[in-house]
Amino acid sequence: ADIISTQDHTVVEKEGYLLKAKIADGGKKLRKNWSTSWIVLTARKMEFYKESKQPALANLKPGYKPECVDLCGARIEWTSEKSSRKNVFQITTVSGNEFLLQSDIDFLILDWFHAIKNAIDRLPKE
Ligand code: I3P
Repeated sequence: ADIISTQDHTVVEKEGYLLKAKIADGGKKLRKNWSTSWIVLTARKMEFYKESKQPALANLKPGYKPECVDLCGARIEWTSEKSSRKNVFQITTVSGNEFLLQSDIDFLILDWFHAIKNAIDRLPKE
């Protein structure tokens, strides 16, 4: 039987470390605070885990929930105005959450940009 379906929204498409700063929550501006985050991308969402040498362990403490970003209807765009850093793009969710993601490594940030953009483009806009 076909147990693993391409419709399975839990399949991890990409994961790794990036610098992350959440700059708005529900449309309300937040003070920018960059931190390293372990990011897991699936078809519909991204999860931001706290940095850890063993993310799988440290983040599995009872009660710990990663920050979850719904990609349905989200927007992604490069920005040079919102940070003095290079290679920064912004994700804006329907609910008005805004995240900046950054890496100094060009190919790495490009791979992430395209993976997230592809995921958004495949989803219904709602
Ligand atoms: C911010 C911090 C950020 C910086 C931000 C500063 O200061 O230095 O790293 O963003 O610049 O305001 P603080 O820690 O005192 O809040 P970038 O590194 O992305 O430039 P900004 O105000 O121009 O956004």
